[in-house]
Amino acid sequence: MRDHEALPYSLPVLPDTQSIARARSLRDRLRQRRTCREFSDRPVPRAVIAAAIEAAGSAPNGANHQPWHFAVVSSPDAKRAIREAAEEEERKFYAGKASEEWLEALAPLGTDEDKPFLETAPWLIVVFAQRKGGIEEDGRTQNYYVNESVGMACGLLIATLHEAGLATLTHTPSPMGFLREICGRPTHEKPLMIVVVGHPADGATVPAHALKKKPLDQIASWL
Ligand code: IYR
Repeated sequence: MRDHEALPYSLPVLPDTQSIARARSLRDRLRQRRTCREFSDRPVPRAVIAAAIEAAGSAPNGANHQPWHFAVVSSPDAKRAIREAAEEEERKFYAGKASEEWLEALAPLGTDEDKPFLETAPWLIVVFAQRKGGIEEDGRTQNYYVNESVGMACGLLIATLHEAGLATLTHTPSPMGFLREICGRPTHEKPLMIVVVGHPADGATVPAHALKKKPLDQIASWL
């Protein structure tokens, strides 16, 4: 490696049996996560959201520029504005913008243009990808692997919220430029998704369809 400032790094070596057991245990907990579309208005402490965002901020990313911003929305007015704008886009989507094939693919999920969870859930985390900015967030420095970086951050965010016992929904209205205006973010930031966070509503259900996960031998090849 080229000369650079470096710090020592090591990990405690686990016995293989413990390593396997820990991987399986986290796998089993993560498998219990389901995308929830019916939320209760029961409050969730801000400290949980803060810790989950800090976990997200530890994700691997391009050149350590950390090209993400999380706009955390809890005010009823902002949530209503987001719901209204999202539903306007979704009405167009379900009324003809989406192809027949796409709508057929969505049918087992039961989704439609009504997005009440955007107002009911206590927290909306609006995730922005910073196309430019660097570590200093100067709005000019080039960022790298932005979608990959922010995608990994969202994975850690969702996993941490699940570990905290919360339900999540990744919502991606399209187009979602309106989120930039509502959240007051600059034009070099691209809204990527809304992570809806809260407790499931009493009697909430999830689509049976999504339980069917591809088995290991289908999703992995060993060379
Ligand atoms: N954004 C729309 C449609 C939608 C698209 C996909 I791909 C999904 O996995 C789920 C929904 C909506 O939120 O209804």
